[in-house]
Amino acid sequence: MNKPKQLRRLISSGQLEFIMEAHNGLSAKIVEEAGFEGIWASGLSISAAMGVRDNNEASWTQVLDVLEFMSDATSIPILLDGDTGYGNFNNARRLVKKLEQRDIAGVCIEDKQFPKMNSFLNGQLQPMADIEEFCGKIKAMKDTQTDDDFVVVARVEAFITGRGLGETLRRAEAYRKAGADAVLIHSKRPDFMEIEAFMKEWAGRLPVVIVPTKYYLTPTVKFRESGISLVIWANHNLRSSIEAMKQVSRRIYQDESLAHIEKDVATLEEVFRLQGAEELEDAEQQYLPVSEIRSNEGI
Ligand code: SPV
Ligand code: MG
Repeated sequence: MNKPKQLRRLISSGQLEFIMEAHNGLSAKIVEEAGFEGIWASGLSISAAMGVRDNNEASWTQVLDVLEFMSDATSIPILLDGDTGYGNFNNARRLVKKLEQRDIAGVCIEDKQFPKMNSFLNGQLQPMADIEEFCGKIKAMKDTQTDDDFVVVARVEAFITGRGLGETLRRAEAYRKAGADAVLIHSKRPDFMEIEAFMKEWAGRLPVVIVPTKYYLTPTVKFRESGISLVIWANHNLRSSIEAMKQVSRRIYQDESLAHIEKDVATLEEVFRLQGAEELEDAEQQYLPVSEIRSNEGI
């Protein structure tokens, strides 16, 4: 099954499914090995890993380069957090073309304006996209994809910007009519109330995707009961690595020694395994002349 088909199956399985954030080839591989069936290529995490803000400071082609490594390193589908599509309908449809060339399974775009700002920063003040303009963008993206299974998720930021249930429903319905394959309803509340209210009114018109970063205490069973299709664990590989790197750097700086740290870090063998060193050794046996293999091994 190709990657777009795998992602389509995930969003329309009729069950609650989960995808996990990654921000480079290594973290993508770790997500796959953990057992996840899909990857969220998070804009927040990719930008943070590059050392820049989640305000479209990284160019879209720089994001594409990261995605290419993520896609090459894994066999599960990637859903890109495509921000606002990096411009108008024309930029967004070119994005789809380039994503398909890199075997990215789908993209989520949000109804804000370029350059975007992360939803958890001054959400109330963020200008939203005009509904008609955003619908045109969705249509252009759907018309551009060559694989019918490529997924376009329309993300509604009306709750984030304080506009309430009526506007959230109005926008979600417009995006459904424009051809979106799923809607992502975002909320920054510490509870599930807004999304739960939306789910009652929405009544399964299209699959619904959520990002429970702020309502992390909500039991997963509630998501299942209310009919959510896909949960995105959006930034936890980035955040765990920040914590781990801070601790290790601090400790080595203070100790001026590695003696106390070795047991807390991945072994070099694990790094080589994740990089696929073994495959190269096998390939060398197959493709290199014997004399070169012997000299590589120092014989
Ligand atoms: C991301 O992971 O970049 C997202 C989700 O867009 S959020 O940070 O919650 O906006
Ligand atoms: Mg984002």
